[in-house]
Amino acid sequence: TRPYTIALAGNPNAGKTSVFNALTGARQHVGNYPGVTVEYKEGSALHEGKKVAVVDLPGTYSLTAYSPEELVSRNYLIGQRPDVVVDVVDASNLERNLYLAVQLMELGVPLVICLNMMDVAKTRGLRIDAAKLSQLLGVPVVPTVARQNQGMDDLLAAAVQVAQSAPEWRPLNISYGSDVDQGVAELADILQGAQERRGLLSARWLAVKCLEGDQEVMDRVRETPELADKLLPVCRRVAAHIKSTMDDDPDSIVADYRYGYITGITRQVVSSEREVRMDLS
Ligand code: BGO
Repeated sequence: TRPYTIALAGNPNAGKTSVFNALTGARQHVGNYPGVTVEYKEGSALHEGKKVAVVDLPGTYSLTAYSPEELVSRNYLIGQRPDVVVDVVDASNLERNLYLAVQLMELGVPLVICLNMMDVAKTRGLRIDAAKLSQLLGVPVVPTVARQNQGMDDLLAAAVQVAQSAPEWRPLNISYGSDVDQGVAELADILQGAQERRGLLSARWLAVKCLEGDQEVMDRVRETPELADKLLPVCRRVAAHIKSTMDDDPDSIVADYRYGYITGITRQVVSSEREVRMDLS
């Protein structure tokens, strides 16, 4: 049987390289994604005597089609379907780092969150309830200090456990407000009809990407003229409607709602010891 594959994702400087090195040690080499100049590292970890492949994706803040790194990460996930994605998150900067996590969840990949830099968070007086975060996101969360090799066994075990359960991709659906939601539903209906063309991606995910004006997804749509003829006029009408009623572009509204969703979670998960002390003095 082929080994499980773990893909490592994360914002730049969250500690992805440190996690990769801690998991794979000397068992690593550098490769290139087909057709692009973005490099990636691949290695193997050992879990209970069995090899597990680990792929280090480029560091990204987002999964849009705006930069080669983001596109490479996204296409790797969609095309290669790793068994599990480990998102390395900087715990001392949780809100910002969860933006990528939410996008991974919206894509639907089987996910484990590596809550790294727990030492830094602690030094800054931040207390993070990892169990609560896990419960609210519905995703395993493993606290780590990658530079000191702390939590790496737990992280690998959590990732292998998810991989073993061979989960289906289950996209997270969050609301972007009634105007956008309605437009997304209308576009998703059209895309639903073109099921065989979209492979395993959800119609809703593609609909959101169309509204966001995602170049790569739009190019794919144009490859099927019958679909493009139906979809693009609706997409333009919906985008124009949103812009006129909300005075903002669909992609920034979507981003705002993602942050709203994240803030709702971090508020319940992060507390500052400093603030508490100040209250008492
Ligand atoms: C330098 N805790 C702490 N405190 N630091 C960590 C942790 C952790 O859990 N994990 C990683 N780091 P990368 P990306 C550095 O390189 O893995 C540190 O971009 C330095 N370098 O050691 O590279 C890690 O791959 C000089 O720090 O992240 C690295 O995701 C002085 O966070 C940095 C101090 O980790 C980024 C640190 C010359």
